Amino acid sequence: MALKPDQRDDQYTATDIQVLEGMEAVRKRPGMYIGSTDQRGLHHLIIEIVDNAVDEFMAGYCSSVEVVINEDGSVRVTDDGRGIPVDKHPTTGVSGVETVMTTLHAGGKFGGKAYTVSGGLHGVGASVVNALSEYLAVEIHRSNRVYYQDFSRGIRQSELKYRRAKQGENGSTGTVVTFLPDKEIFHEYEYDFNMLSQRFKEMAYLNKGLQIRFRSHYHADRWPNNEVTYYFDGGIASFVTNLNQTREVLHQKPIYVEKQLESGTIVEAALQYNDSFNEFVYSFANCVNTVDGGTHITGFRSALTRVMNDYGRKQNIIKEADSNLAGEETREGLTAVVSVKMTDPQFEGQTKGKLGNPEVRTQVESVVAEAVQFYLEDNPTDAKKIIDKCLTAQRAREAARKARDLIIRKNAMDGGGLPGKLADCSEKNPELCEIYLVEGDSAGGTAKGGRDRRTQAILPLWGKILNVEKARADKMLSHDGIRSMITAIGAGLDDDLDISKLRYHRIIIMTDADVDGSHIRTLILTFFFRHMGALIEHGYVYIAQPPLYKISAGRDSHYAYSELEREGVMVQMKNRRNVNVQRYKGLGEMNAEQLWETTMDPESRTLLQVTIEDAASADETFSMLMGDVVAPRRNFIQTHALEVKNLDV
Ligand code: TTJ
Repeated sequence: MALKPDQRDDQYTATDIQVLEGMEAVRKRPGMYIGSTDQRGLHHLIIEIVDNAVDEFMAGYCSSVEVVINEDGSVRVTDDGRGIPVDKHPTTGVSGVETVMTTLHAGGKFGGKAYTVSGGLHGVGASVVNALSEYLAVEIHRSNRVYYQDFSRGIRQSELKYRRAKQGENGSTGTVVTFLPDKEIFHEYEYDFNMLSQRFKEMAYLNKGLQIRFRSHYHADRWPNNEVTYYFDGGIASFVTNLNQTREVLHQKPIYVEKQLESGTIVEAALQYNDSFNEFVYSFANCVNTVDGGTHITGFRSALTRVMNDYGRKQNIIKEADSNLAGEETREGLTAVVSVKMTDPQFEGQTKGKLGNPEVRTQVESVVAEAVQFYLEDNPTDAKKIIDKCLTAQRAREAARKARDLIIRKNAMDGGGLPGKLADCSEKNPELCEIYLVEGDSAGGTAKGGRDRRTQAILPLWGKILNVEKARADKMLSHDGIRSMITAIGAGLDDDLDISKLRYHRIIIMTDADVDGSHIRTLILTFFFRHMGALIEHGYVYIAQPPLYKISAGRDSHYAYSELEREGVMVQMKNRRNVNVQRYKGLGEMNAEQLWETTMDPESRTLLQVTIEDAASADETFSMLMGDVVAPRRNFIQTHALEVKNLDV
């Protein structure tokens, strides 16, 4: 809709016209400013406003932020900072508040002078939130006054006015922004409490000492636990402790350092080793998760490699005959968070997930190297454990290299020999080929009988796949099931993964619809996630969807793939006599023909394509289920007992 000019009787100025144009531009192409107009975009508005309050915290003037989602979907964000300036802005001729709320990219930064560090990647500013809100009301508490102003779809509805602070408001300062996202803009109007909580939790970790309270009254029936408060004295050290919660740690407290450099840049790092073999290093620049790393991560890694080798040599833990530890050998079982805060972060790459500032590399390297070195020197017992773990990683890597060479050499000698259990397809063009990884020999037999042998290959995976989490790379490669999977797929693994050698463009995991089946699926997904990640990224991995029920009455029969579908079919058959419901527990309960028509026939089947998020969450579940720490596992099994039981009916 077109914007209505506001109702004031004073004259239009050049600024008014600029504001109108700016707000109109945002409303015409909201995606350009907030990415999308679905739930993500809706969340983005909240984050954008909260980022402004967090900036005030980072400047040192605010200690808590409160976020409330009201019953009608409006959002109120309150901080106890200095309050947005209310005096006239020199270039626009209107107040600081109005400038922030109506000028694109002004974003409370005031030309970069008010804040040395400011959060948010997008930094589109409050004005964008204003433009996309049915209404926005701002209230500033300062100088014993309460200033207030209202906007609608980005256009001011009044001048900035003020009243005297009431009893109790006296002396307090802060900013309150309340806005109602515009239903004309957002086609999805649902907040995800957990997702938002997660982000606020992360913000609280990254800003130690900041308290963030969050509650929601929106659809309170659907989100019964709708109130959280986050505050972490330990900052990212608490973050690391939390990430390692389900693991057995090598040393009690994370190694932690925080340092402000002369340039104003703050370097913060926390790291802790656990007894697993996995590396989890998260990095942030100005509270933005840099998923593709960048110069801060490079600096962090070189610090670790250098210090571990130096210390290990000095203490003769690494012997003269040993070769130096390679970088990745110092990161097995490492959980770490690296966070830098700086004036002018350069985000690079297609998704802006990589920090580019070159000076940051050496800055992070020297801060981290010093801190880790001191820690090792002060804690020789922990130091010994850590370096020994690195040395074990070194030996395992060597053994894995030999095992891998063996597989590859053996394949070459057998003329690319395929695993004995594989029933291959006749088609040779990988684009047309698919492989079913089937749990158990008996289901494998059924699948062989039911398949289209031209395009569908079957590989039965006998027994339980070993615990990838606890098995080193070398052991993993000596497991028959995994070896035959690698060989059949044909594309190698880890660093040697070569998609162009892939023998099937659809890799389909087909397991029973019971607890064991779901375990095996989790195991296989974890293996793919860790060692053949690119297959998932390219969308080559799928999960077959066998039916859960067969409902028959007389000669009529229907398959149902979910509870809901079963109920639907039952309703349809309400008036029939002798309705029989068969629950399929295993693939083996179907004959070859049934398996084909319900699960394998490309004309009628449903396949779930596995996303990297699915695989990552399988990996998480897996670590928890298989890890050594008992408490969270028991917890998981207890809270999921109901679902598990339902599956087993
Ligand atoms: C700017 O420099 C002078 C003192 O005040 C600084 C400022 O802008 N502080 C400030 C802004 N505190 N809080 C905000 C803010 C809070 C919310 C919830 C939303 C917005 C847009 C700004």
